[in-house]
Amino acid sequence: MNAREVNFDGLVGPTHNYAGLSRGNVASTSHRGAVSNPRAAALQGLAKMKFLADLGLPQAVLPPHPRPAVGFLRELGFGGADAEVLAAAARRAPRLLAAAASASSMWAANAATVTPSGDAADGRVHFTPANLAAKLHRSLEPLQTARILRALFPDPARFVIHAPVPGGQAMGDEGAANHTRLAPSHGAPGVHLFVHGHAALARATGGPRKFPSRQAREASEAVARAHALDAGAVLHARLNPAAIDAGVFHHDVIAVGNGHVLLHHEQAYADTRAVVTELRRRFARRHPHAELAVIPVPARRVTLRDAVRSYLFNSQLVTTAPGRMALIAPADCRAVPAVRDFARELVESGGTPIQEVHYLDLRQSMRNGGGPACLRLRVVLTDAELAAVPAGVRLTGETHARLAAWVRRHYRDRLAPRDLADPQLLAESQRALDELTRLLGLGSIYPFQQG
Ligand code: SUG
Repeated sequence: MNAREVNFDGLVGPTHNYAGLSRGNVASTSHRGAVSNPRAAALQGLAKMKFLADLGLPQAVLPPHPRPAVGFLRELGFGGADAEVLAAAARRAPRLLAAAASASSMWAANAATVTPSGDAADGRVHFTPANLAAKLHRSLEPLQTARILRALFPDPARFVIHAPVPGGQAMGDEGAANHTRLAPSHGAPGVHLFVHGHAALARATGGPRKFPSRQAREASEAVARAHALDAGAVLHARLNPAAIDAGVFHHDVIAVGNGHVLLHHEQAYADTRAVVTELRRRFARRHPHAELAVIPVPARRVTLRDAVRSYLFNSQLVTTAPGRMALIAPADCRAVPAVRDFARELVESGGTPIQEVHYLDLRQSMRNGGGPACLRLRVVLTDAELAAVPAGVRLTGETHARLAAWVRRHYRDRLAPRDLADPQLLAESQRALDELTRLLGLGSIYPFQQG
């Protein structure tokens, strides 16, 4: 199959703020109450998209979700006009207002799990929106995510959008952040590594003590089944509970894979050696003539703590030419000497396909625990499938310029927690998103556009 990986990046929404909503995500809780800059956040995200597009990689955007989610607050008993709902929630339940206002849909790696048509028995591209049941503010995303996916991937002969995994928090599913596909090239049959933190139906033993696990093994299994993947090409691995306790709330905080390469921390999994052995076995069965390049990062070089504060493993690993890959890392990696040195040596050694490291400033998103890889959803598409996606969401030099101008026109450069109740913020956000759907050529994708 001739296919390419397209990165769909979540466009940062106008309410980007620091509410400390994600226990277990160290950056989120430690920046609670800080003043954010939504305009800078959105421009940093767009600059990353442009950087990847300039490397010659297909790049597209996912529009943000409408926030504050007034409908959610109404469901919780706040009534009256929108301004009254916001004011009452701010007074009586400010944490619910914060959850309703989060711009968390920007972290598109949590939007859905995606598998390419070449891997599915029915020859279609499969999407399962993540239920994100582990965090209240994120549990508001799946419905809107499904609406957006249906608008972007409309042809049912080519694309299937499944329902999110049911079952609530016990069956938590966080999407592509806990799924890594490995293959000799993007178009070749893949081996799928699904990573979970707990089992919904087993008695919890030896789990994390400090922080919650977000992904259930049974949820990953449900996604693999729904996507019609060959069971022999699927491996389920358990995240190391000690890593979760160190702030590794998703697999993509402690490992990154691309093509035939897996870069992982030595302490990523509950039993790292067994995971690597099994992965090699499944890969070799599928591709007897190709080699899986596993690059372990020893704890004596990079501690779990340094991995979490630098977000090294949340780099994007991209193929820039046959056999050549680049690591798109957060600039924060340069501030941690052990990580900076490791990345330099990795490239200089020449022993792996990773031949370049680029550091990008994503500070606004990083303060909420979102690095380069969190901000994008990878979708492997054939040329015909890509042609079925509305052209307006593709990032070109021209769309980048138009989107950057749109951000400058609509976004604030300062947002403090008390601003979330400002009815003007809601009005501004709706105006911005309404204009965005026209800019991207998408028609109505938001409930507020329906009435
Ligand atoms: O779910 N942060 C997100 C970060 C998601 C990162 N994604 C991946 N690793 N793929 C989360 O914890 C913080 C919002 C706040 O605190 O205001 C937040 O939701």
